[in-house]
Amino acid sequence: MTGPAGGRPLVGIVMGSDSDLATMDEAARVLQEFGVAYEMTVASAHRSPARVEQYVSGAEARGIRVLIAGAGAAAHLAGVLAAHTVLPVIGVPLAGSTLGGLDALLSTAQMPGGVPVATVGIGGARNAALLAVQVLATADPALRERYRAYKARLADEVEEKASRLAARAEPGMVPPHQGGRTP
Ligand code: RP5
Repeated sequence: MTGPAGGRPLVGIVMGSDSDLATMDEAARVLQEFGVAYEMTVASAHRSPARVEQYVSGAEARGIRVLIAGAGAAAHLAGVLAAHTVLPVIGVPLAGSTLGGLDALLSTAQMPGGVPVATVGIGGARNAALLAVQVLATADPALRERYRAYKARLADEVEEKASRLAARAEPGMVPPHQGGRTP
């Protein structure tokens, strides 16, 4: 695990409701893959503002370095966390409302000047965790190398997909040039 001895969490994942868990679990899985210790809880900016404040006020002292906040509808969780802490906050707008997450995207991303929330795409819990890993990796060379290896695997997967497609040999299909560029 990356982090101080005893596996103290470095990332705090907060979500507005347990109905957000299926999506936010993707963030947890990424952190597990990278060996980053995390904690996870439910706290709602609207339904339990005192719990949000209590959670975030102790985060820094617990050793948390990055917060990930997932919420749907008129999502204010990430913004409220950011209002209460100097830790970086990554917001995950969640779908599920009648507006399919567009409401959450706008209310998470459109923060007033001075209080940033790094907002990923709708349902982007995986990217939120990857961004958290990148933030932590700025001060952790071993984690940075794991992230570099992950990027290399991504590129390898694209090469495999391109090779499989090239091997299809459909009538009229000309083999692609290296790098997919036209001459
Ligand atoms: C938001 O309202 C939550 O983050 C969730 O996405 C949405 C619906 O919550 P539940 O009614 O399912 O508890 O605050």
